[in-house]
Amino acid sequence: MERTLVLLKPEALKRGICGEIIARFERRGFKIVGMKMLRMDREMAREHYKVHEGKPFFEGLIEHITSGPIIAMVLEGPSAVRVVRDMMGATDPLNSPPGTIRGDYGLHIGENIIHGSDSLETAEREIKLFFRDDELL
Ligand code: DAT
Ligand code: MG
Repeated sequence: MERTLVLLKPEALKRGICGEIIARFERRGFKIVGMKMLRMDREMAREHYKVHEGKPFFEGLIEHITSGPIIAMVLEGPSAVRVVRDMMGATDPLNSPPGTIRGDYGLHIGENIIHGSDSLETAEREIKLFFRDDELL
């Protein structure tokens, strides 16, 4: 069993599509072991996205992810990291086929609806940033 971190980004809350997205993960069979709504501050956002520091889109990314509340979830299941990434689609929604979350809900790379950890090591680090041990049930 693996665990992975999923974030529903501010545009998902503004557009009211969180329930539909969460339902996809439930339907697939993932267990939700942690969930919270929060607004990231800039420090937390910079830590979460630190591998992208210095890239041209970094400041815009921090601006965007801190612009409103998000939903953070820890999903558990077999090969959770890869399967969630497959369900999300490509980073650019324009390259994400219909049937994926970004392919069904997005059109802009800067508003691509969802984040999912990209490896087991990343998942471990990201989960710790969002959840205390006693918040994972
Ligand atoms: P992913 O979220 O698919 O793991 P990533 O880790 O490469 O993609 O980038 C993190 C986020 O940064 C991504 O979800 C949206 C934003 N981003 C990435 N590349 C971008 C670009 N070329 N222009 C604008 N935003 C970008
Ligand atoms: Mg990434």
